[in-house]
Amino acid sequence: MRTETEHTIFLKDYAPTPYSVVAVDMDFKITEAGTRVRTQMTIEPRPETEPGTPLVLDGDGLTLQSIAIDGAPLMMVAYTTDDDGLTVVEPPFRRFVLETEVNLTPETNTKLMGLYRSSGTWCTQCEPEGFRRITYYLDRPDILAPFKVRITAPRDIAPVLLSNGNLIDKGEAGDGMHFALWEDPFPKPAYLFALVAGDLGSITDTFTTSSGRKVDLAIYCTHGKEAECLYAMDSLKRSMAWDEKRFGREYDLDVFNIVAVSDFNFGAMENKGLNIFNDKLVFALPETASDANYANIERVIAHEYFHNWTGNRITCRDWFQLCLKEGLTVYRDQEFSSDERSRPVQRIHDVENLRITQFPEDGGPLAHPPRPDRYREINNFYTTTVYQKGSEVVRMLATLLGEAGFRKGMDLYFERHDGEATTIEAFLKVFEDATGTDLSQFSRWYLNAGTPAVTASDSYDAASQTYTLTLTQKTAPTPNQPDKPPFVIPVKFGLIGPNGSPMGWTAVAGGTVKDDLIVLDGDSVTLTFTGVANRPVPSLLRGFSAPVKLSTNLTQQDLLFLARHDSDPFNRWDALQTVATQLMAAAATGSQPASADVDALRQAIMDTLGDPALDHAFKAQVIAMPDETVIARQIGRDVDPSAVAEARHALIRAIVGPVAERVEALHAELQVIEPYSPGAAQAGRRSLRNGLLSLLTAGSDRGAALAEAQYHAASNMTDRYAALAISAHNWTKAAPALLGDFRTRFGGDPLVFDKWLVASSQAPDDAVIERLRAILAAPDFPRTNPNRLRALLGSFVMSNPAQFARADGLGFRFVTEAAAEIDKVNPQVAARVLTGFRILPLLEAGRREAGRAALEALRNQHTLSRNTGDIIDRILAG
Ligand code: 0A1
Ligand code: ZN
Repeated sequence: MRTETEHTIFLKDYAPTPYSVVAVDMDFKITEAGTRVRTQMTIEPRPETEPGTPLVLDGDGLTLQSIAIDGAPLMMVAYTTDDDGLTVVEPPFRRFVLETEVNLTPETNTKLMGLYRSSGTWCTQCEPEGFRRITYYLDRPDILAPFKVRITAPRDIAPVLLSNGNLIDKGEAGDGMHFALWEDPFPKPAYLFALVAGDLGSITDTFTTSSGRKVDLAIYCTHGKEAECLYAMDSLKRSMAWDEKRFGREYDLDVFNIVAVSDFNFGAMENKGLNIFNDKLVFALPETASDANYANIERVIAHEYFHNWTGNRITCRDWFQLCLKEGLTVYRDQEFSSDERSRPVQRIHDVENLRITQFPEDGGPLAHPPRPDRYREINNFYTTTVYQKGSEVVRMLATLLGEAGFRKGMDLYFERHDGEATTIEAFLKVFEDATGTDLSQFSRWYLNAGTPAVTASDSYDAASQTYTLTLTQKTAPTPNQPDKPPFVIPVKFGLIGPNGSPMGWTAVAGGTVKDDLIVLDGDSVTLTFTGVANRPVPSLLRGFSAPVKLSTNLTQQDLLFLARHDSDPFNRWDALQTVATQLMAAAATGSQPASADVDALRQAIMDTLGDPALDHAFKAQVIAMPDETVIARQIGRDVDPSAVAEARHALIRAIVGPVAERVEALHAELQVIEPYSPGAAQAGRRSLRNGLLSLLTAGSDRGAALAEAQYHAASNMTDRYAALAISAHNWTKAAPALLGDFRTRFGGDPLVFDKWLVASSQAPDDAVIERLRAILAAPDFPRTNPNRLRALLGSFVMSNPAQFARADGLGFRFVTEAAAEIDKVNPQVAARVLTGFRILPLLEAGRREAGRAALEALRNQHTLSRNTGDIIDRILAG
């Protein structure tokens, strides 16, 4: 069976609505039996609207109780309703008030869009199209209006009543009911609407802005979890201070509230003055949260807070512009984390994530530009391309314009567009106007999909002391985009002399080089540097100055030279990773690495470990061996993921074997004895120690026992979970028992249960699917909770390629069968899990066909949501 009829929305069809919304007044009456929503919208025709133009409102799953204009009930002929909403056939040709009343049952809302209940608490999620599940409305981001919201609910089950903006009244409402009245003076699109009603605990604090205004801060949570919110509060205050300092942005309301809920489709949501969070991004205690969890909480708290300016004060004209707020806000949160922690470590972390998640998306059937020009289901466009590549595009702007130019442009953006719903074009225009730079070619980054492949080749002529460097670019076709014009690629670089120090030149010809920046904007450029005393080794794309795939003619020896001497820490890391990836990719396709090459790599790793000038967190990144998906990408086609896993394992054994004792000694030395602190210094030490444990467990016979001992001795979740995950990933003898212990120890804590699910899903043994099936089928498995489903299925699909893409198709079928069930409950979660099938084109023919067969069976045997149908169709077409 097919999904709902094909309905593609195109950017080129964008047009403003004939009516605008001047103000919104809402009245929610919440009871256990259901919720009644009365909405009064003050509406006005736009100057250019023809009299008699129908008013078309969005609505999804609503049952209309009453409708009136200026207090007079509408006759049945005056309006129509259908699956997509409500149409007032001939509204008055003047300002008028439309009042509607609908009844909702949040109790049965498992899609978690609109108003729903999570562990008894009423809460909302409206981005992108959830508001239409609450009331009939012009549910699109270019409709901005001030909101007033009255909430009435039973005091005993919902003592806390929250909405956007400031609280202006509260009191008794009779019969055990009470009310609260909230007013948000800032006109906002409906996707930023939020409401929370429930019995919640809280922690409070205050922040005084740079202009001296006091803001009341609160984080609400399940009773008993208050102490777990302290790190989130600390992160919030640091974010508020940082945005003032770095971007001159002050907070604008008297209150800022955060609510943690346990059922949530994404990470968190930036609703004006009332952020709603997935509780996994709020709660943290050393015994139950890892260092990575702490860092993530800090990042996402900052991200949502930063949206107040980049997203809320200035929002998107339409959903094609999603990257306008998301790419920019990710850039801002990455910069925040860099300033709060270590900049190079953060950069490596972000690029690794980009390569593991975004590159596969951009090189497969789901590829789309950061600003797409069409969609069938907007929920499927909250992607790593919109977020992470979107951030890389902003970062390139900052690189090309310089820090001062970039800040000038940002200041102009805030000044010019505050209060507006705007576009990527308007965003680029502020930088053009502020700096006098022509960004028309640069805009291709937003409009074109695909990761450019940049090739560098060089030569040196000793007689004339001339160094020649040629850079070329080429981007493979992506869906709907067969031809790719050249991008503007900023290539930061340096030349390194034989003794490891930077080398200069007297002149350069053939292209523009400004300080340490080459701009490649044609298909190719050849630069001739004169006055170069010796053959240099080039360090290219420093700091990963553009989201491209770089291949060079550098030998392994050159790369390991860079790993030792480059002044750019990112390239030191990248050079060593490149060597490891190349050796593993070669081994996976049948060319065993020469032992001299392995020895050289080992030596470089050991030298890095022994370098006192480098910090622990950075060393941890250098010694982490490339992810299987990165190796698979390096191979490029006809990949056998089991061969990749084996080759990876074999190289780690070859590297570690001869130095296992030293690595073990280092692991022992690095133990942290001070009381736990989530700060970067201690966390870095732990990450290095656990990185060593991972190498030892995969690469020697000594590791398994060490991991088992660390698991039992651990005094914090970081060390305990690392030991568990490493044991499971290597399927050591102790792994089943450790998993059993972990489950009994923490089974009652849902967020730690997720860790158990993730570790369980990583096991490489052939029985893993059977075990996962049993976990999922257990009657008490919380199958409506997105966190649980993602922990089990999402991480299996994304991080266990050898079992997911098994030759017999069992992994694929396990996932499609589960997705068929989940789709009925929560289409967004099902669709997201299925994106894992984007690896199909990379696989060898047998696996590829098995994957396609599983997807086709799912497509043909079930009535699917638009979310799921869209993902499957695009993968099968790709
Ligand atoms: N704007 C949020 C992301 C988000 C999107 C959709 C959601 O529900 C379906 C929830 C959150 C962010 O960037 O954090
Ligand atoms: Zn965001």
